[in-house]
Formats: sequence, C-alpha cells, structure tokens
Amino acid sequence: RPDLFEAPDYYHMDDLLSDEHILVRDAARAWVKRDISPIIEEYAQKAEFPKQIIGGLAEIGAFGPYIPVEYGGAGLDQISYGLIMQEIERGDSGVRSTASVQSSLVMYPIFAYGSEEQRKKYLPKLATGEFMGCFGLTEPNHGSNPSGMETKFKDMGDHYLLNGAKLWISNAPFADIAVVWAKNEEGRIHGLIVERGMEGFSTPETHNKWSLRASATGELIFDNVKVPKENLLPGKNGLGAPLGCLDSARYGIAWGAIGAAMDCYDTALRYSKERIQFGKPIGATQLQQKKLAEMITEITKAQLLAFRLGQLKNEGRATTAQISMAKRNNVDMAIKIAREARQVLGAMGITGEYSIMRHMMNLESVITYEGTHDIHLLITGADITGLPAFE
Ligand code: TGC
Ligand code: FAD
Repeated sequence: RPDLFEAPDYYHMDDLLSDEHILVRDAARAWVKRDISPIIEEYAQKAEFPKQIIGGLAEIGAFGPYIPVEYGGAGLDQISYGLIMQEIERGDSGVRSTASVQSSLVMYPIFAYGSEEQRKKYLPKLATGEFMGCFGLTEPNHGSNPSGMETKFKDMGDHYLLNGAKLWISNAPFADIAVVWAKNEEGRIHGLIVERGMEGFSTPETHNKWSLRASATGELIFDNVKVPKENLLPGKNGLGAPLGCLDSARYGIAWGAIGAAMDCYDTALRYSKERIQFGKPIGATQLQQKKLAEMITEITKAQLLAFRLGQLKNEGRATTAQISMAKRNNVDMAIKIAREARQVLGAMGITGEYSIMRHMMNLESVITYEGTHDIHLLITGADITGLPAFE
C-alpha cells in the first residue's frame, strides 16, 4: 500500500518554522516515507529491529541533532530535534525510541557530564551509528522510583567492580555501549560507560512484547564487571544526572507523539472519505466527523505546546515540570487519537494493512516509559503545590 501521508497543519505552524527547520523536517519526512513506511509493519510483525536503518537515521541527523558539530552532532536547535522525532515517530515509535535513546540518553550524558576524552572517543562514532548505545536506569524493583536502585560499584583501586541488573532497556540487545547508573559505596549515583565485551556483562533480549515490537528491549546484567576508572562520567552525580537526560528525551517524545497522532488522523480521514456505507462516505456522518474534528483540534493544541516548549528549550528556560506536562499531554492525546482512528476503520483498523493498530500498541509503551502518565501528573502536582505526592 503506497504511503500517502499528508501532514496536517491546521494553524499554519509552518509559518513559525525557519527555513532550516523545514529543510530538516522535510528530509526526515522523505526518509521515513522511503525507508521506514514500506518495511516497518513486517519488522513489527516479526518483532525485530531493522538494523539496516541505522545509517539512514544518522544521515537525517537523528543521532545527536543538538550535539555540536565538533563532536559529530548535527548542531541543530531544539525545534529541529523535535521535528526529527515527530517525523520518525510518524513512521514508528520504536524507531523513534532508538533515536531518542542514542541522542538524549547516551550522547547527551557523555556530552554534558563526560570528560573531553570520553566525548572525543564516543560521540563521533555514536553520531554516525558506528556505535549504538543504551541507557540503564530502570531495575526490576525500581521503575518510577529510580532513587532506590540497587546496582552498585566498588572502588578496587585501579578499576571499579560493578554488580546489579537493569530491566526494560531499549537498544540493549545490540548496543555497543551502555550508560549505566549505579551507586558507589556511599550510596551516591554515578554514570558509568560499560562496553560490550567486558567480562561479566550480558544483555539478554526481552521477548513477547505486544508493543514497540520493532524496537529491541533487553536486560543489562552486571556480574562482577571490571569497569576502567576512566569510564566514570565525571561531570555530574546524584539522581539529578540521569533525570537531566530524561528532560531531553521526554521533550523529544512530546514531539514524537504528534507524529504518531498525525499518521493515525491522516489515515482515518482518508479512509472516511473512501469508505461507503448506507450509500455515502462514512466521513459524511456526524459521528465520524466528531471523531475527526476532535483529533485535528487535539493535534493542533499539541503542536502549539511542543513548539512553545521548543522555544523555551532553545532559551534554556524549559523546566522539568513544563516538559512533563507536554510529554504527558501529547502522548495521551496520541493514544486517544489512535483508539478513535482505529474505530473509524472498522475491521480494517485491526490489520497490519494500516499503521493505526501498531501506533496504538506502541503508544502503550510510550505512555509508560520516560515516566508514566501518573508520574508526570504528580510532577505537575508537586510543581504547582510544592507538595510532592510521590515521597
Ligand atoms: P527528587 O527528590 O524529585 O529529585 C532528586 C534530585 O534530582 C533533582 N532533579 C533533577 N535534576 C535535573 N533534572 C531534572 N529533571 C531533575 N528532577 C529532579 C532534584 O532537584 C534532586 O536534587 P537534590 O540535589 O535535591 O538531590 O527525586 P525522587 O526520588 O523523589 O523522584 C522523583 C520522580 C518520581 C519524579 C523521578 O524519580 C521520576 O521522574 N521517575 C520516573 C522514572 C523515569 O522516568 N524513568 C525513565 C527511565 S529511562 C526510559 O524510560 C527510557 S525509554 C526511552 C525510549 O525507548 O524512548
Ligand atoms: P512502576 O513504577 O512499578 O509503576 C506501576 C504503576 O504504578 C504505574 O501505573 C505507575 O504510574 C504507578 N505508580 C508508581 N508510583 C506511583 C506513585 N507514587 N503514585 C501513584 N502511582 C504510582 N528504562 C530505562 O532505564 N531505559 C530504557 O531504555 C527503557 N526503555 C523502555 C522500553 C520499553 C518498551 C518500556 C516498556 C520501558 C522502558 N524503560 C526503560 C522502563 C520505563 O522507564 C519504566 O517502565 C517506567 O519508568 C515505569 O516503571 P515500572 O514499569 O517499573 O512501573
């Protein structure tokens, strides 16, 4: 089935974008149309990450869009980063996950908290996709409350000894390096770069997911892994270090979710005009128009939220709570649109002939990872009342 996608732009958002934004966005859009849409359903069905797309992701600037050019990044602004995530997630949330993790959870901490040697050693290779990375924060017993993590490392004089386990880690099964968050003997959280091949380090894949099937998810197991001392990120420690990375990834997801919603809306709109029942297109009925009209309204509101957040981020003024609000709102918007759009297609909506059901299932992960829907509400609640409810 040809990829006929037309992006909705009800409030002329393009007028707010610079020439560079449009150039970057259109390149990503064309790549998704050519290299993702034709293959992604097959890879999702067989629950496999399409490794051949890594080079294309690097070419459209999806690995480190805002990392400076001197370290191999694309040197773009935050709105360009958001637009790239939007276009990739229009194709598939799992592909966007791979790009989010590489950019915001692996390249960002190495750039922001790493030594100059670490930046030079890893960033250019991560930007081209020669190295793929993953980010280990969540553990079997600690998801929403990462401060309780049990993974720990001990100073052995000439190296650190790392023990523990991480669960639900995107890209883990094929990653060359892992940015791992662990506690030292004083209980302080630090980031360590663990490389594939280190003795005692394994990354078993997590199977049987009904969501994000085209993204590889796995565990990180550390059994007395000797980590060289130069692999500790020296620039920042404490829970604020991993949470700072999450700010960047959650911002990208706020944009990405718009892409998934756009694709569901566009598919439903097109179908509603073509599908005839009772002698007229279903799009001519008030019930289907209500669904479609509410979809475009919510997409437009989400676009405005993401764009304004991008401006604040460019100015260095976006707060964690503002980012939480946008991640929560936009993912919730997208999952609701996916559910409504699927109904517009009737039985056809449950098949892989159309992308909607795949988006819907993917978004169940997106609404859970990078802070659940509930946790983001509690972050907003804590921000406006000054009374954190998660303590
Ligand atoms: P709390 O007491 O609030 O904070 C601890 C310390 O961190 C500071 N801080 C931040 N610093 C920088 N940036 C931020 N965004 C920060 N947020 C907080 C804070 O000031 C404090 O510093 P200090 O000096 O006072 O110690 O921490 P808490 O333990 O009460 O937890 C708060 C909570 C629940 C909001 C937080 O832990 C949280 O966000 N939980 C959700 C966990 C989560 O999002 N995990 C995501 C794992 S990665 C992932 O899902 C990748 S999926 C990617 C993909 O495939 O696309
Ligand atoms: P829990 O924290 O056990 O939460 C269970 C339920 O309880 C949720 O509904 C939650 O909202 C609710 N809850 C928790 N605390 C409270 C509270 N105080 N008040 C009210 N309700 C509460 N992690 C990584 O580190 N790296 C990755 O690359 C990564 N990739 C992922 C990929 C996928 C496909 C998935 C599904 C997850 C991934 N994660 C990753 C993990 C993800 O971040 C966690 O799943 C998420 O933070 C939630 O943790 P949990 O699943 O343990 O749920």
